[in-house]
Amino acid sequence: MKPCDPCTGSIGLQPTFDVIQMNVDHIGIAVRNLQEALSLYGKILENANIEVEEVPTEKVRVAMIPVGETRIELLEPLSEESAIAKFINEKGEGVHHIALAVCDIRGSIQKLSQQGFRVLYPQPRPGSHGKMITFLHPKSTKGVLLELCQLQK
Ligand code: CMX
Repeated sequence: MKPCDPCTGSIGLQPTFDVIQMNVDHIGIAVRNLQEALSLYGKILENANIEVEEVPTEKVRVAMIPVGETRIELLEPLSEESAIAKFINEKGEGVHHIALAVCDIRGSIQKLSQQGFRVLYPQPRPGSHGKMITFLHPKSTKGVLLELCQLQK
């Protein structure tokens, strides 16, 4: 398969991926209270350049904390209808998803759908930091919710 343009994920990696090769963009952690979680994680990840953003399409407020070549994303629900609120109500706070940066999200969706994965957004949606996102249902990925994300083009 022909390699795509280098991924322009915000963590600065320059891989020569084909459409389905990926790197870990971030790990999402569901929290009840973002400020409280930020002051806690700030003790572990000192002097991190943290960006906070609301993502209305997902009904969440997120904080991205750089950690080496990847990031931790703290997610606070903005409404009881948020997937994060449901997750916390059922399981408590904790690791919610792993996000993989892809070069061509539509190509990845097509390929993974054909392979039988349950793609939650057949059309990618806007996520944080101007990225287009979709998810693979945890029942098709051994119990882990996987996000696919790509910088908007
Ligand atoms: N990780 C692992 N398993 C999960 C899960 C998660 N994050 N969320 C739900 N599940 C499991 C449940 O425990 C349940 O398993 P059991 O049946 O064994 O109890 C099963 O998935 C439920 O599946 P469901 O009934 O199909 O779906 P839910 O209503 O529970 O919703 C999901 C789950 C993944 C489909 C939904 O959360 C979703 O659409 N997520 C994508 C969007 C999202 O998560 N947005 C928030 C983050 C946004 C961002 O990063 O910006």
